Amino acid sequence: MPATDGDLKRMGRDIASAAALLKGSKDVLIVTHIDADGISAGSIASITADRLGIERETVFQKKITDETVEMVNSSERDAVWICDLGSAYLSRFTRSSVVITDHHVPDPQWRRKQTTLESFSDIHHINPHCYGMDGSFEACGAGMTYLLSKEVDPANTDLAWLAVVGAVGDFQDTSESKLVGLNRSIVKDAVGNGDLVVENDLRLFGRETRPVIQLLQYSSDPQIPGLSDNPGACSDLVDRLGIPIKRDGKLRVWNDLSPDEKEGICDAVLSLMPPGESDKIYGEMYTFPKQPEGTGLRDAKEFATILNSCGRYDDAETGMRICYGEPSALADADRNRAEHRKHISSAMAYIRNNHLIRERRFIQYFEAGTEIRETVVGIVAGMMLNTPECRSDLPIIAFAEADDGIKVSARANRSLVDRGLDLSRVMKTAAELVGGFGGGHSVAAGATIPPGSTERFLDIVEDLVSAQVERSEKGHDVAGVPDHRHVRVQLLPLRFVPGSRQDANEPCPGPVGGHPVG
Ligand SMILES: [Mn+2]
Repeated sequence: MPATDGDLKRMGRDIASAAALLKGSKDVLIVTHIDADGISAGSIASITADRLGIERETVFQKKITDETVEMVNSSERDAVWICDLGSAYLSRFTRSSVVITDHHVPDPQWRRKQTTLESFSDIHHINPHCYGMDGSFEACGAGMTYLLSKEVDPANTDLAWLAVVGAVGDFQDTSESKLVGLNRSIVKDAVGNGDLVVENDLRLFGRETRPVIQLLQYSSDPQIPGLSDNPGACSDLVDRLGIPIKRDGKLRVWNDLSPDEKEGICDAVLSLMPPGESDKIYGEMYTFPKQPEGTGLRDAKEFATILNSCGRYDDAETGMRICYGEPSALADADRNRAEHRKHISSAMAYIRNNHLIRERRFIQYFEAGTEIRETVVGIVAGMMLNTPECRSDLPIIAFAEADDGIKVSARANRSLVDRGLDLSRVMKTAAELVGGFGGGHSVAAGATIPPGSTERFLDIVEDLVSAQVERSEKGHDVAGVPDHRHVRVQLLPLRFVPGSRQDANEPCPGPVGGHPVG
C-alpha cells in the first residue's frame, strides 16, 4: 500500500510535534542500535542535540532488553530519543516524552493498548510503516532520525549524507539497485549541499580501497560468472583491455581508473552476467566527495562496513566519532578491525586444535562456550564452513555463551538453500520450541536459547533441516513449513520469552563486508 498525501501530512505533523518536544527539553537520553544504520542514526540525533545546546547522553544497544526498557522508563532526562530500535517494544515504554525514529515493524499490541486512557503513553512514534511505506527499503532508522533532525533545524540538511550511510548499511538500495521512497528525498538533500555524488557504476564493494583485480574477484552478491573467486581470469580481463593495474608502483583501485577504463570493464562484466542479473550488478553508487580520497569513508558501502565492524566489535562509539568527522577515529577503527581479525583467526585455531567440530547426519556444530565472543561466533562459523575441518554440504551450528543465554549462529552454503534449506525458519522454530527466539536469513541465521537447552535444540534443528531438504527433493513444499509429524521431538507449546519480539531487529545484516550477523 503506497503512502498517500494524507499519510505524508500525518507524518509531517508527527515529526513537527516530536521536534517541538526536543526543542523544549533541557536534556535527552539517546538510545540507538549498534549497526551502521543505528550508529548513523545515533550520530544524527546526537549532533542535533549538540546543536540545540541541550545536554545529551548516547547509549548503544545490541537489541532492546528488559534493562533497556527499564533504563528508558526510569530515565530522569526530559526526553528519550530511541533510534533504529524501539518500534517493536512500544507497549513497554511507560514514561512520557519518548521519541522513536525507527523503521522496524511496530509492536501490534500498542494501538490496542492505547484504547484505554490510563495506559496511554506519550510516545512520538515516527516509522515509515505508520504512513503506508515499507521500512525495509523506503526509509531506514537514520533516515527517519534525519527527517526529525531537519524539522528541528533546516540547517541540519548537512547530515543527510549520514542517513544515506544508514540506508546503504541496511541494504535498502539492493532491491532496485538504487535508493527509493523517502530515501530518495534524503539523497536529494545530500546531493543539494554537495555532500553526495550519485553515479551509475558496478555495485561492488571496495571501489575506494580494493585493487581492481580484488574488487572483481571478491564480488559475491551477485557473483560474476567466470570472474568471482578467479583472480587469474580477472587479471586476464584487465590485461586484455590494456588497463595497467599499477601506477607509480601502487596498485590502482577502482576509483583510480579513468571513465574509459571503467567502461571497458563494465561492458565486459555486464556481458558475463546471466539474463536478469545485470540490474543487480550495475546501478547507483553513492560517493561522499568531502571525505578523504583512498579511504573507505568516501564510498557509502565501505563507510557502512566500517561502522558495522565498529559495532560488531563493541566499539560503536568509535563509529560515532567517525560520523562526527573526528580525524583520528578512522585509525582507531582500523586498529579495532585488526584486533577483530586476530580474534577470528585465533578462534578458528582454537576450534581446530581442540577438534570441536561434531558431525551428525544432517548438521555439524561446535560449542565455543566463552572462548569465542558471541558477537563474532557467526562469522567464525561461516569461515569454518569452507575449511577442511568441516563438511561444506552440511549446515553448521555454533554455540557461544552470552549474557542473556546461549547465542546460536547457523550458516550454510548456498547450494543447500537451493535444495530447500531455510535456516531462518529452522532457527526461529527450533528456538521457540526450547523457549528462546531466533530468525535471520536462509543462509545465515541466529537464535538465543536458554542455558541447558542445547541438546534438545540440536535434535529439533536436525529434524527441521532434514525435513526441509528431503521434502524439496521429493518435489513437495519447498517453503519448508515444518511438518510436525516429521519431528521426532515432542512439540510442546513452550513459553515465548519476552525478548522474542527482537526478531524485528535480527535481520539487518548481510554481506556488505561479507559478514551476516546471527
Ligand atoms: Mn536499521
